Amino acid sequence: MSHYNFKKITVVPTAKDFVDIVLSKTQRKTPTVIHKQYAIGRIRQFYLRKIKFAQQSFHDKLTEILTDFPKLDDVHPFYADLMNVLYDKDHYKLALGQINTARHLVDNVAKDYKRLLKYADSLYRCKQLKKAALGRMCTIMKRQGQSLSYLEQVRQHLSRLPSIDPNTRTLLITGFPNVGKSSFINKVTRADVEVQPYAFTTKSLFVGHMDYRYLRWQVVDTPGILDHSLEERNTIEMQAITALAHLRSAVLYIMDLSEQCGHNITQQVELFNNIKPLFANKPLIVVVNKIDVKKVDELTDEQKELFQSTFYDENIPVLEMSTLTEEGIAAVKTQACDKLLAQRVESKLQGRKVNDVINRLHLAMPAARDTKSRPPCIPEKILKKKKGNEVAMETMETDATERKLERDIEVEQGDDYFLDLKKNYLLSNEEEKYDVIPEIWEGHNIADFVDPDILKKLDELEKEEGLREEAGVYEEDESEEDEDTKEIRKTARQIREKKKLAILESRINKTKTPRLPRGRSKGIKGSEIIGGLGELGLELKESAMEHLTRGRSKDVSKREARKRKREQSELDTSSTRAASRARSSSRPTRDQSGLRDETMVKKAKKMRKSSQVKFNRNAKKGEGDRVILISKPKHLFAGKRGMGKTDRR
Ligand SMILES: Nc1nc2c(ncn2[C@@H]2O[C@H](COP(=O)(O)OP(=O)(O)OP(=O)(O)O)[C@@H](O)[C@H]2O)c(=O)[nH]1
Ligand SMILES: [Mg+2]
Repeated sequence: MSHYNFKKITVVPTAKDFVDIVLSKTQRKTPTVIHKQYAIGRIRQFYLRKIKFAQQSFHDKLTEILTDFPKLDDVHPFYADLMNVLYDKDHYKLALGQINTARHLVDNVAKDYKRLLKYADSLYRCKQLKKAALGRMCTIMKRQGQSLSYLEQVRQHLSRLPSIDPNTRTLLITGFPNVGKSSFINKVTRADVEVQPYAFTTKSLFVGHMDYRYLRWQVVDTPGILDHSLEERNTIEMQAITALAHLRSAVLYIMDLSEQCGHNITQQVELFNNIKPLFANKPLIVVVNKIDVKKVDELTDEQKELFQSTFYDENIPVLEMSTLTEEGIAAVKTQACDKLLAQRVESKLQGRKVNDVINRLHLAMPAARDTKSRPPCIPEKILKKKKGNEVAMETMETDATERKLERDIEVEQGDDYFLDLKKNYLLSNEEEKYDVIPEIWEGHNIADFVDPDILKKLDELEKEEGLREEAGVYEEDESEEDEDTKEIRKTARQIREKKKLAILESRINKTKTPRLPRGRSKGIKGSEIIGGLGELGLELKESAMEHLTRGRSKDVSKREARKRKREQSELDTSSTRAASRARSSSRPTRDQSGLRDETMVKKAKKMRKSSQVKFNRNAKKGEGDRVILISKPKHLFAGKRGMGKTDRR
């Protein structure tokens, strides 16, 4: 792919958009809440950040534009010239220069206001300074409107330029307008250039690609050129001239002998002579197109002479073709490519780099050791073997009928059949066919670890064991246990069984019965202890047990105090009792509290009711009721309404 791909340049916004983008970004990306009671340092910082952010955004965007657009000094001269022709070099440079200046100016404004902000002593002043700073930056940007819109146009045009690689193998098609240049590129590549029967159908460069000799070729179609001086050439023609001047390529000068293009042969030859300097050092082919209409042979003698003097005498090949009948197109293509390839190889051979490559290559050419000729031959042995093989191949068919298949044997023998794979083993010693194959496990022969006498030893052991059994060595002597142990064993068994049963039972009960948590055990009462001890013959007084019921002693005293109080109150008179009861009753209801008497209560009730009327009308509970039962879009129930639009509510 070409390195010159101008499609990736980012869009250049108009001045207004530019300002809008930056300001809204500043608004979005910086904090928005500030209060005047904040410390002045914080307020300054707040506005400083906004100025810095705006400046950085402007700076970044402008830098992006400056880096995205190609520098005329950096790109290939072909593109530099093409851009000069298309967009005017001075204008282009000026626009980029102005953008660069704008960037500096924005930076300076920001610097100045950052300094000023340090002396601002209130939120208001800070804000005014920020406003001024952003305003000035925006004004600077607004002044760049023209440059920006020009650069945007250039960007759009650049992105549509064909990506021509100036360094690759290229065929360049040139000639008068309407001679059939675009028809040719359409035939040899997959490009789809417009073909029309009038001049200047093609108004810019077009590129197509084709394959020849496993290489990728680039074919460039140019707009037609007229025969006049360089100064008179228009932008369209100048593109063709630029391509001719800068692309290292094979040139196909297309001619139209039928003169359908509107220019006679003499004019076409003259143009050729005029632009000849541009073909210097380039493989050149003159292609006569439209031979379906007129061929070179059909020229008049005068014209033939002209051809002779301009082309044949100069060793310039003249090929004939017709894009209509596709005659001669392939010949033109191959000859042009071959010529260019030969020239490129030649020029590379003259370069310095070639020596490095040649030094690395070595083509070995074996020298003959004597004069004896050694033609290629097949050794006799091989020939014999080949013959033998042929014979064998012939006899194979007869052998095949005699040979018995394993399946036939199986059918023959029925149940007695057993698959013997070993009988077909090809061994030098036939007897070894059925030998046991050693079993190897982790690199060891298992047989090495097997005791050959193991079976004999096992027999012996078994015999010995039999003898022991006979002798009654293993018979258990139960009589040895005495009566006691037997008894213990029995009870133990019983206990175990009972335990098991108990566990099972409790499990069943657990799942069946609802269980209440057992409270804290009350412990044993003092009286019980005394009673129990009395039975055992130890008389005790209750007072002696007080230390066992520690907490209770306090309780008793409290209870007694309470009792005393009650008794005291019972002693009071009946009137005082009534008063004390009134005091203990609940407070008056809220709607009566604070009101002097019955009439006042009534009045208050009335007032309350009348004040509620207004809310009832709006179906509200009271002034605190903000419930909106039917949700409507906000503009229908809140805020100012436009004129005459109330009927929607
Ligand atoms: N008879 C005949 N007509 C042809 C042949 N090749 C092209 N034409 C016609 O010539 C006319 C011009 O063809 P184009 O391919 O557009 O010519 P061009 O050189 O690209 O023209 P510009 O783009 O205007 O410079 C068209 O009407 C084609 O049909 C041919 O081999 N024989
Ligand atoms: Mg054309």
